[in-house]
Amino acid sequence: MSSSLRAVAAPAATAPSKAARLRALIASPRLEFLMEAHDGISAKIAQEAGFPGIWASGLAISAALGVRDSNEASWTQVLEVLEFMADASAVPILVDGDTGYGNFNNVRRLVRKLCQRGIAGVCIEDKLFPKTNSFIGDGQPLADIDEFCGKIKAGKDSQTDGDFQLVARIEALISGWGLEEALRRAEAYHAAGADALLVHSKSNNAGEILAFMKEWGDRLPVVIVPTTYYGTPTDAFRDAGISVVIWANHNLRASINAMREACRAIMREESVVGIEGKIASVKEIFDLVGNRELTEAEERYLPSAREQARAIVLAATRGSQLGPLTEDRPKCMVDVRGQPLLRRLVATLREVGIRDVAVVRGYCKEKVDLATIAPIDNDAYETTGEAHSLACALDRLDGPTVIAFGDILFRGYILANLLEAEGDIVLAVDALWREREPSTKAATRDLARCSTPFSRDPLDDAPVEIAAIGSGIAEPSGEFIGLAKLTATGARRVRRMLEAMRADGSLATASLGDLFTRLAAEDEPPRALYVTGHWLDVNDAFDLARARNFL
Ligand code: SPV
Ligand code: MG
Repeated sequence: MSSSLRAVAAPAATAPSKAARLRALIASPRLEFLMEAHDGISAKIAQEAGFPGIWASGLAISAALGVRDSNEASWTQVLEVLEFMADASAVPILVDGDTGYGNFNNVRRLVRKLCQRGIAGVCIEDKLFPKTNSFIGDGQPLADIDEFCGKIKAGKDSQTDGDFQLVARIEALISGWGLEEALRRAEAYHAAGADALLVHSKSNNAGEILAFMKEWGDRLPVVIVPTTYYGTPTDAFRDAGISVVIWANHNLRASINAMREACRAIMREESVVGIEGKIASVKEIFDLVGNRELTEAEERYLPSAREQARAIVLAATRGSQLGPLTEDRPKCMVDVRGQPLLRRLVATLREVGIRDVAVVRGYCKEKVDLATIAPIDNDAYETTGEAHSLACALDRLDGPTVIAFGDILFRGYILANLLEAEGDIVLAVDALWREREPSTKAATRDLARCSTPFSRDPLDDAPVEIAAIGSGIAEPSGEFIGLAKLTATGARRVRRMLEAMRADGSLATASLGDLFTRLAAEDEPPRALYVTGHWLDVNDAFDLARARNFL
């Protein structure tokens, strides 16, 4: 085998597992810190603050679930919480396994399950099931030493990750048995195979812990929980050779105070104004739980999200052929069976998933006031045409876009097909234009001349290109219905063309047909998608009557 092939075949370096990192942390000669967390978000917050590991506290997990630290939450319920915590954070988790939820056999199963779910280690304590929190009462009964050693051995024999850590917790000081008993148990647990000892104390000073350390030395790493002797300077723990300090419940306690304060203020003031600036914003929540990653993933995996189009509706004109109906409103706001025409158009856009709809308004613009649209003003509507209106929305020509006249209605499938159609700029062209309306209307119609006529063969999907669009063009192949789709590239081309037309002075009076005709002269002409009826535009009272029937 050549040396280059050997290099390819070599196993890739992998990051150390969480268990390996917890093991290194416990073995480290430096004093390390674990921070309490009790759910996914507190785990994230602990990690964000820089803690190299997390203490999944039994007290805090129970309390967050609203129950007592007396094994009221079952071990599988705790496991469920742990799974969320492990998924939510990249740092290792040492879980408070209480007394192991039963005898040696329960510990075996617990350790196997913890390994499966990516938990780095477990701490089990030498008391009896159901456990009682160490700060409640005095003289809590201790487990038989040999029985507890059996649990330690069973746990170590069951781990499926070689680096998984089993910490044996000594409650002799808590129960009032004193230093001798604590040391006796430390020896036994060490011999049984524990990876570290947690020596717990409820004294308000570190005296008994420091005395233990003096006798114990560094035979096995020692973990402490200075909840009651928090006043001891941290350097005293460092100097005593302690391996890990656990801040065991401080996330939970901090959140209880914060929630109380917020609830009381909101209750009292019947308003959130007073506390809004003091609490995390919704955006912070999104950031913490990683919404940005989801957006990126949607772009990778979700075609509809990737192609989500916006719409620009051109609705600046009055529509004077509608006479008194448009005296106080533009024609897009004329009533069609109880709803403005524009509302019906927007509903069709929404039907195919287009929610971002901008409407360029001009005549009686204050009447174009639907809540579901973003209005854009063309205040020069009296002297300008459709291309100028579109240019008013230039900023929105960014990404996939649908352009629609504001006076049309069409069946949703036409737009759905248009969005699916190949091509960066595609216009819906009605092949049955001759049958549609009285010929007297020819002057107002945007006729289209295309590269090939409409084929009745349903299997014929050869691309059809637009050659020209306008009211008086020769040899039309169909009628542009006032609906076009642009891909991101198409939108860029249209933007560029609008800018060129502005520069050469042709923008102000140009129609949308003029714009597309100019684009048709470029290398890749816009394409036509032939449709056969199922749409209409509203120019006069006759059209309005048809619109009512269309619905
Ligand atoms: C926990 O955090 O649940 C502990 C530590 O076990 S203590 O509450 O101090 O017992
Ligand atoms: Mg506990």
